[in-house]
Amino acid sequence: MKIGIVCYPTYGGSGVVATELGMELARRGHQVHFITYAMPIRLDRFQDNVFFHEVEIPSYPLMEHQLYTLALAGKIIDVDKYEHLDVLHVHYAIPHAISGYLAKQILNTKKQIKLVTTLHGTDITLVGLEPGFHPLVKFSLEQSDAVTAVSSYLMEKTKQNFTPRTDMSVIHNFVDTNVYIRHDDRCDGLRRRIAKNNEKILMHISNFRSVKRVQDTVRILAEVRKTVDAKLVLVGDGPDRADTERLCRELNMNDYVTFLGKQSALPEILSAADVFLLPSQSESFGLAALEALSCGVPVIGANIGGIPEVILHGENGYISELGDVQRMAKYAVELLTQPKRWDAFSAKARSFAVDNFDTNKIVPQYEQLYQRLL
Ligand code: GMT
Repeated sequence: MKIGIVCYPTYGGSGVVATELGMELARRGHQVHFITYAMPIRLDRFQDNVFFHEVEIPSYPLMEHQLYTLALAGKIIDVDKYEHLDVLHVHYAIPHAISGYLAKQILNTKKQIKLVTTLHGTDITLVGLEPGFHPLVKFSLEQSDAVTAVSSYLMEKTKQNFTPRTDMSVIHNFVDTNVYIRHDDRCDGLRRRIAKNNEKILMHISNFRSVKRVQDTVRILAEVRKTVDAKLVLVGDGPDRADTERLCRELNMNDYVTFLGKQSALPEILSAADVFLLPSQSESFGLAALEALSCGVPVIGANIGGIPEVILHGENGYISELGDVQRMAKYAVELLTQPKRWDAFSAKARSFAVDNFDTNKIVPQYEQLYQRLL
């Protein structure tokens, strides 16, 4: 099949899922055309059958705001004209599903391209609820040939707030468990550097947006340190980084927190972690949590969104109420001070990821969906 993939190329879960999906589809013999305004962050290695088409967004003094939606539609039309795509798979509804719909209408060829929209999170739970966007999202979901959501929670929200369409399906996020695997030898360097005295390592990876509540991770560390000699490694960057750094100084945690910034060697970095923290206030799925589990790292998160589909309370991690830093710290101490419990959680984390969310289990679901449409 010839598949066009539209996504945000930035440091965020929807772009990561779209890119990993495209790379895997290409490995399976499909021809994949990424149509985005910059090279997606995970498109960092050569892969046969993968092509990249950059959306250039024209500017003109008359127009103060950039015309991304239209430029994207124009690029889709251009790519389809020469490549004759079978499927256009857009990730994150706003504005990608609208651009896809527009392109499809304008193309209006005999062999119509099939439009698949995958919902990722705030396109449904936050941004899509804006009164100005709501009718557009609803319309584009109803006009897509197929709609998928990355968790049952997100599907439920989509039905509640946008459309009663009954043929939408849940296709969970996935992880390459051969890549995301614990390599104790490879992480030795990081562990030695950060935890010179064999301290325990708490870790968090995100784009530091306010929904992630990154500052909670520092508060959790401060609590944990009352009992356990622990350090916190923060990976990523974004709007809340400066406030998080300030909080570290306020709580005298400076010496115990390492900001690594944006990184790509995530399996190696995750291999150094003892516990992964994801205290987000909104998370349709929590891809970072899944990547940690696959590396055998137990995860502590909040009871929100799709988190209970990823963290099994008391088995591969713990779930507590949103913002309950004390409780999260208590759970972390439990795992850090009871090696047998940690071993059992770590083993379950790994097997849960392998058994339920491995690439080979999930990607065929997308292939079957495309085939059904064609
Ligand atoms: O919805 C967003 O905030 C954007 C999106 C992203 O690009 O980071 O994140 C969502 O998609 C991820 C991949 O499917 C999920 O793992 C995240 O849980 C989800 N984020 C939220 O729901 C806040």
